[in-house]
Amino acid sequence: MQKTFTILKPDTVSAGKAGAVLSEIERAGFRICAMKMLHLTEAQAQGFYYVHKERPFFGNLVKFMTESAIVAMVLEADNAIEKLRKVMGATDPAKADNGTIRKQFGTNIERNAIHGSDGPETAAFEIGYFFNQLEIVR
Ligand code: FUP
Repeated sequence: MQKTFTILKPDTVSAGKAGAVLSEIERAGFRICAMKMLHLTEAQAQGFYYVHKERPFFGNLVKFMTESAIVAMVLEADNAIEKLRKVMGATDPAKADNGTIRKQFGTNIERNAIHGSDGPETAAFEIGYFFNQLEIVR
């Protein structure tokens, strides 16, 4: 079993689609190990996305991620990291496969409904950024 980290982004939560996206995640076979809702500050969003700090879209990404509440979760499954990336679909919803979360719920490459860790090291960093050991249910 492997753990990964996901965020239901502000576009998903504000549209009242958190439940619908969560349903897709559960239907795909993930176990929810931890979950919290929060409204990120600018500093918290910058810290989470620090790997992208030199990218031209960084400012807009931080603005979007702080505009309203998010839901952060730790998920578990066999091959969870790769599996979630498949269920999410491509970064740009227009290029995402039919049936993926980003195809169904995303608007554009920036407002793309969901975040998922892209590798074991990022998953470890991202889980630790949002949750302590006591908050992760075994
Ligand atoms: P992903 O791992 O699929 O979320 O994509 P990236 O790590 O490449 O990008 C992280 C986030 O930056 C994306 F979810 C949305 C945003 N982004 C843009 O706004 N514009 C871009 O051109 C690329 C990414």
